[in-house]
Parts: sequence; C-alpha cells; structure tokens
Amino acid sequence: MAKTILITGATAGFGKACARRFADAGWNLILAGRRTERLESLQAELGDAVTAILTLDVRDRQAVHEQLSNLKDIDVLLNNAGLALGLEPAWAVDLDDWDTMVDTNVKGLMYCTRAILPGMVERNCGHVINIGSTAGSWPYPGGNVYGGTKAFVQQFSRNLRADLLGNRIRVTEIDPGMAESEFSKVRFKGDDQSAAKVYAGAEALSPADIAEVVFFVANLPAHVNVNAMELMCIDQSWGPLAVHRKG
Ligand code: NDP
Ligand code: 8X3
Repeated sequence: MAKTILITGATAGFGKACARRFADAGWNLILAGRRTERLESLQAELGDAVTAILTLDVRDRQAVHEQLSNLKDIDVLLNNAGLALGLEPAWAVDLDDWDTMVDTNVKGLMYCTRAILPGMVERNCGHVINIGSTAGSWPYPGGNVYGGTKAFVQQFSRNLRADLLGNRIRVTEIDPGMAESEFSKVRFKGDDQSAAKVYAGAEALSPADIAEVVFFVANLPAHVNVNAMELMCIDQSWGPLAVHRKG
C-alpha cells in the first residue's frame, strides 16, 4: 500500500522538491502551506498523488490542531515550513522578525508534531523528519534568533527520540547548509539583488538535493533511525574563529 507523507511548507523550495520526489516514487501526499494557489498548481502537476491540500499557517495553533489532528495514517511528517528574516545584529533587529521566526520555526513545528504524533503512537509506526539547519550548530553574525530556532529543532528532535523509545516511530533532523530556494528572498524581504549575492559564484545545494536526502532517510528499513544528517555544498565550509584586534 502506498505510504503517505504530510509536508509543511510545500509551496516552495525544499517542500515542493520533496513533494515531487515522493510523488515520483508512488507516495501519497498531503501538502500544506499558506499560498493556496501554489498548492493548487502543485496538485495539478502531481495529480492523484496529492490526496489533500491544506491552506495552513503553522503559527496558528488552533488551525493546526483542527486541520492536522484528525489526519489518519500519516507515515511521514516532514516539518519543513520555516524562514529566516533579516541579518541585522541583535541590538538592531526588528523584534517582530524575531517573533515571526520563533512562532514559525519553533512553535509551528511544535504544533504540527503534537497534532500528528498521537496517531503515530496509536498505530505504533511513523517518522517525523524535521528540517533544521547548519545555523543551529554553527554561529554566524546576524544568525542570532534564526540559529537559535534551529538549535531548538536539533534538541527537540533528540528529545522526541527519547520520549518515543519503545515505539516504532523514527525521528530525524536534516541540517542543510546554503541551498538556493526562495529562502534568501524571504530573508531579505523581496530584495532579489541581496538574495542573489548569497549564491553568486558558488554551486549551492538545490532543493532537489535536500529532497533526495529526505527520501533516503524515509526509505531506510524501519529499524534504522538516522538521528541527524548535516550537509553542505562542496563550496561551503567553516571559517576560523573571529578575533577582534585593537588598532
Ligand atoms: P522557501 O522560502 O523556498 O520555502 C519555505 C516554505 O515554508 C514555503 O513553502 C512557505 O510557504 C513555508 N512557510 C513559511 N512560513 C510558513 C507558515 N507560517 N506557515 C506555513 N508555511 C510556511 O525556503 P526553503 O525551502 O529553503 O526552506 C525550507 C526549510 O529549510 C526552512 O525551515 C528553512 O529554515 C530550512 N533551511 C533552508 C536552507 C536554505 O539555505 N535554503 C538551509 C537550511 C535550512 P507559504 O509562504 O506558502 O506558507
Ligand atoms: C539556512 C542556511 O546559513 O543561511 O538555514 O543559515 S544559513
């Protein structure tokens, strides 16, 4: 029987690429995001593979509960919806941006997980795949709260595993580095030039690369749990620790 994946943030980037990858392999898809017209066009592209589209803002706790808690037979929950806003230093940042990142990347992911997990526990099977980021492990100037939200995703994923020990439910955190999607356009609030500079001259990861990794971990034998996987494009690596020198 075909398995079912619920993808949050399916209207762009990683989520959309995952929808295509899993549909290609015969999975059923439930696609969620705020932009209905994009969900409809993905449904038109992928046809019967899409069993439902859900216009959903993951920050809306009540809506998440109403729309997700009744879903039965979810084999994989892909907690992908998320965003970064701004790159300002912590003392200059717009507090609304910090709130939006926490509400989406932390609280939205919590709400979706809490809505879907009881059904998985009842059936004693399932897989929660959380999209973290290298930003959750490796700091950079301007990463402040975005990196903090992704560090939450890392520890929450581990703690879910601890809670679920004894159940046949897997939890995986995928931590990509720089990947070319609409991410930077969102971060720079529609400034295409600033967004393009992030990827200029480098061969960034693509959403399809991430989809391949998500597909891989979801299709391992049921007793194999990949706890976490970090990936970067070959053109990205770490720099030295920064030193401020007088004069
Ligand atoms: P995109 O901007 O291309 O896609 C983001 C998706 O998240 C969209 O489908 C958007 O849908 C959805 N989304 C955002 N806010 C909400 C919300 N409140 N409710 C529901 N859906 C929402 O970015 P990516 O595909 O690159 O990002 C996907 C995930 O990967 C994010 O969690 C991001 O932090 C993470 N990531 C990205 C990296 C990168 O370099 N691109 C690297 C590491 C991690 P809509 O606007 O229609 O609601
Ligand atoms: C996205 C990657 O380096 O822009 O999570 O934070 S980065």
